[in-house]
Amino acid sequence: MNLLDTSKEAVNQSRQERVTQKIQSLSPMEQEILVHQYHPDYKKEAYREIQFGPNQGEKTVHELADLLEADSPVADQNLSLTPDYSVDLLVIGGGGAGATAALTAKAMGANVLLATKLRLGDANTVMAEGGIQVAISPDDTPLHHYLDTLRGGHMKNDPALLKTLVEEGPAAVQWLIDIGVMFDRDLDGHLSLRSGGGSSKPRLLRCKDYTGLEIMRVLKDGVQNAQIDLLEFSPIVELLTDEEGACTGAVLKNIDNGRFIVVSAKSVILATGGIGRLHIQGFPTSNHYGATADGLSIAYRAGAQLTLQDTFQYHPTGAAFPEPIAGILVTEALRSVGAQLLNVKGERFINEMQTRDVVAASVIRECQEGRGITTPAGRRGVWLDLPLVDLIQGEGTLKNRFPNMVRQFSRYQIDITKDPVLVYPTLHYQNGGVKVDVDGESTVKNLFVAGEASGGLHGRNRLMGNSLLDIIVYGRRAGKATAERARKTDFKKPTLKHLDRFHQVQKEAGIIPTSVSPILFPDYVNRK
Ligand code: MEZ
Repeated sequence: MNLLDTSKEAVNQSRQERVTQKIQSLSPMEQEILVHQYHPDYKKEAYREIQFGPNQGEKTVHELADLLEADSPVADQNLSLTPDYSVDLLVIGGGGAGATAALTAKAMGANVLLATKLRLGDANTVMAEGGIQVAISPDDTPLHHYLDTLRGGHMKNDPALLKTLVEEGPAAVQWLIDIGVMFDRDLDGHLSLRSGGGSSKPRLLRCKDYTGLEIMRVLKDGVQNAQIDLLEFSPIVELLTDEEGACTGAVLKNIDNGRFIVVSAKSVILATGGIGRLHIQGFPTSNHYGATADGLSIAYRAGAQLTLQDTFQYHPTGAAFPEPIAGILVTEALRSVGAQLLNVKGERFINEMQTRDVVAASVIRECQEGRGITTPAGRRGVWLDLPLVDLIQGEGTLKNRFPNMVRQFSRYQIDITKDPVLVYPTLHYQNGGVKVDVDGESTVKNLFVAGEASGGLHGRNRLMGNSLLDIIVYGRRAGKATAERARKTDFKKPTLKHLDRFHQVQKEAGIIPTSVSPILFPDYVNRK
């Protein structure tokens, strides 16, 4: 037997004796030390200062800084700005935040156009597995939810954004139920809740391990039934602004024929999602193919301030093996029902239900200090003991409650009811983003941002299930605010004046741009 098989066998052999094993949580001080030593957010050489613009002098990772300072794809196009469309609201992004905002604004009578890079529903929302976090059980309160999230975010969360999230969470989830989302229920018909890392109460509603997919199924039906105008395969490449710098629309690009599309709008909502496909610091990602930080660079060029742009979430359990699914999510919900993490010697090394940054840092530590397992392709990982779930919760739990996980591995002849799987942190979420107020408006007037592209709510580390709640609460708020604004606002002339300002500060910083952003798709051809 090779080392990998020997190590796996040791995990299989010790399973029974670990059923009742408890492992102490680290103290807050121990957590801070671990995170500072091993979490990728603290790797100095991965960061540099942003050289100009609203966040000049602040740090972010090289991959994002390069995009923020890159030129616009329309800078030298001599583009006619005669609008192809004029609408009250242009929503950019076909994931959960965009669909929710479009549905809300349309229901309030706004004339809405929804544009998306790929197809409606192609987004990180459908990749969310374990649940949506909301304080609805009788012994829970929005205050508990607030405090857990604040602790998880290292007290860096925007208090107003967080207060709104937890207070409006129950109504947002009721709206999802009303429009048709089928959350799992107990045998007596009550909504069933489970726990997430860093939460003091069971607070996660779920649809087996397909929660985001189920939510998106219903939102997508809603957009189609409401007959919201839809432009698919038409990503945003630039914003439009007026003389005062307020947003007046956007330039899209038709992917099929390469033509630009000019949209005049009273407001724009950017719901462009995350950043995973930049593969920051070489990490694999759990993210959707289109997650290339488009909204951040576009908003930044228009003068919008970013916040917490230096912090990212590396989900502790991305698949490390087999190679074709490296980086794909192995849901945290498995740990909440008993799955344990073990190193090459078959030893546990962390309480698996601590916050994600702490657990991810502990996995990296094990691998860096030679206690990881190397896969045939040379990746490193630790074991996630999944058969333990059936042993603790009863046979059939994995098959009945985690069908997605069972299928994901069975495609590669791995039976998770019998064997542990190898996992390693995967780039999962951008904790920060474009700074917004409680209606989702950025520091650029009439430019709203909803969902993962916005920043502040989650502090320096997001808790499980808070992103699904975020997209619904803030999708609804942005949809409502923009529909109301449309009633009081006239169309303003679309210009590219902000690019003149951008080029001016770029020049003053001594930068000659050699690339353009957004990149729209990951560059797998040239990537090392
Ligand atoms: O919120 C998330 O990121 C989530 C639900 C992930 C998971 O592990 O399932």
